[in-house]
Amino acid sequence: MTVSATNDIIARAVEVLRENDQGAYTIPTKGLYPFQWNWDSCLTALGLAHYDEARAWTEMETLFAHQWPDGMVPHIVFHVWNDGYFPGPEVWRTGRPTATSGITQPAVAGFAARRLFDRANDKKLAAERARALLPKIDAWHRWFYENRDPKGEGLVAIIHPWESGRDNSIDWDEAFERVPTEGVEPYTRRDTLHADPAHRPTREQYDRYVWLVQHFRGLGWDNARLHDASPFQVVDPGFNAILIRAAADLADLAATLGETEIAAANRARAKKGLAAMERLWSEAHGQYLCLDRITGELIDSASVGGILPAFAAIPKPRAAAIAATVERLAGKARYVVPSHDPVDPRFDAKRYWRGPVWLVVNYMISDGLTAAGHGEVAQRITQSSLDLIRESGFAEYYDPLTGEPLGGGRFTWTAAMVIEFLR
Ligand code: 2M8
Repeated sequence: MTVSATNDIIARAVEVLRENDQGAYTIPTKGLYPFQWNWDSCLTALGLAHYDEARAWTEMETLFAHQWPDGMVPHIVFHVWNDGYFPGPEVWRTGRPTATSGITQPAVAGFAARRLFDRANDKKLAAERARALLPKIDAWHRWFYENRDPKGEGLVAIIHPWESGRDNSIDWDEAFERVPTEGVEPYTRRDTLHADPAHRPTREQYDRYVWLVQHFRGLGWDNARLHDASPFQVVDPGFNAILIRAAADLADLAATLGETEIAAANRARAKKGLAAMERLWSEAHGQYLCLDRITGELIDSASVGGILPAFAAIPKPRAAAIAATVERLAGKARYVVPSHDPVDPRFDAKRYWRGPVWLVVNYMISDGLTAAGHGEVAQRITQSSLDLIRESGFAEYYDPLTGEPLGGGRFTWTAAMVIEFLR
């Protein structure tokens, strides 16, 4: 790509970020998602840093200002009233001073903070802001292992598909059958007003999403009880790998800033988590799989959640096998990395997390594969991502077979990732 073409794409990406900037936080996209989302914000901070380092730190600080007393960082902060999204604060009823949801999302903050710090031009500002965030991110990591790994196995479970960030992945189908739909209060979806219903989760899935919210609400959002009381407890390899990478990165950042206790605690979490990940490896699939904690069995579903662990310092043979799996997928889909293996009859090229390509996931996989010495495969992922942007704009997700833009448009984290890919 010529320098002027690169600069042009970056300028267009910055425009998307500015459009969605609310001052102290950024919304994922207008209409569909009018609040602050947890992992969107942390990844968006990387894009913001490109033109305003102070603003990038503010993005994460705003999120952590709404951390719960027990350490959890909620997946949505409802800063302002807006009836364009369901389920809103009146459904969650978490009783927080500023309304938030009651579940969490992938813990990318530790990774993002370290990357912001490492790249900072203004090291004094970065040290000051990172130092203030460190104990908060550390408390969140502690919260995960205390509340979502009650037996101390080294792996945390999600108790709602929304926590994974991959809402309607095929990974959850079987375990989700266990979630009833009786007693779900009547509701009206809003997402289908903004995006094509054929590209979104089904009505039945929404009923189950809402049932779980009502169930947890009935337990007073007491995190000490929710894990064991949830009929849905899944150990997602991608989710765990992100937490492991974040713990390792937070440990490095803490060590640099002289916070030795935080460094040691996070180093230990990452080490234990990495060892435990072996339980999720499937030689037959050439990737990791989810584990249903209720049945104790691995879930036969080749999703991108099992490729994402390349983002953590997994053993070299595992990273090599994942690189080979991505190459195999590139033979089946024009654009990588599809969120599900196209050979699986359950694959759906346009339906949200059941097939489409997502640039945030591409970014993390390619970052990990580069670090593991698989630069060529990583480059292929970057190339697919940039081709999609050139051909289809800053969409929420893309059809891996045709490149068609899907879901919401002018999407913040997609724009932030493009800036990252072009750095
Ligand atoms: C999607 O999830 C939200 C629920 O959190 C939704 O569909 O209503 C997911 O893609 C999630 O990963 C993302 O953080 C969120 C905002 O972009 O949208």
